[in-house]
Amino acid sequence: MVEAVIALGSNVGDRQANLNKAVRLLGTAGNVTAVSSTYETEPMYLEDQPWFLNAVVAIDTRLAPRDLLRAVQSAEAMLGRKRNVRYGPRTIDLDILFYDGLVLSEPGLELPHPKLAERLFVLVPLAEIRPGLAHPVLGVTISELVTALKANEKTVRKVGVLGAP
Ligand code: PH2
Ligand code: MG
Ligand code: MG
Repeated sequence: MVEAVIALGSNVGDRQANLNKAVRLLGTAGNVTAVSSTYETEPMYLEDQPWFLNAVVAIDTRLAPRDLLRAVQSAEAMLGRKRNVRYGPRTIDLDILFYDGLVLSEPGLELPHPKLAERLFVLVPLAEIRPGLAHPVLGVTISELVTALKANEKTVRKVGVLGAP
């Protein structure tokens, strides 16, 4: 059994409902052990788009990394995700952040997620559920990464909890 950590994001349609459905679908890939609060976050990279709702979940899974990737991509497809504009609006985005301490760099699958350390919209919810998790490449904890990014001008605001649809 492996602990995988997955980031969720949505900025199209009923964002809260999209995140709730995604958590339910992730339950078919493993046992969901932790769910962060939801955060309303200012868009990064492509700034001219609606604000996101972001959250992070941990699951215990028996799926191999590629099989887990297939599972999250099929969950995205079921929630109407279209692959179009890079960094653009989406009903749901599910990114694998960690697969235990596995370090992997393959086409289409890099672990840990290569951009997590620059994304407050990932680090803040992640720090809520796994503050002491050590990044296997950077050698620092999630709490330390949050502290390092706090000067970032982007807004990340807690707005609620996932639960009833
Ligand atoms: N996802 C992106 C691009 N920018 N910004 C925020 N705040 N939250 C996201 O989930 C996000 C983003 C592409 O995956
Ligand atoms: Mg993605
Ligand atoms: Mg993403």
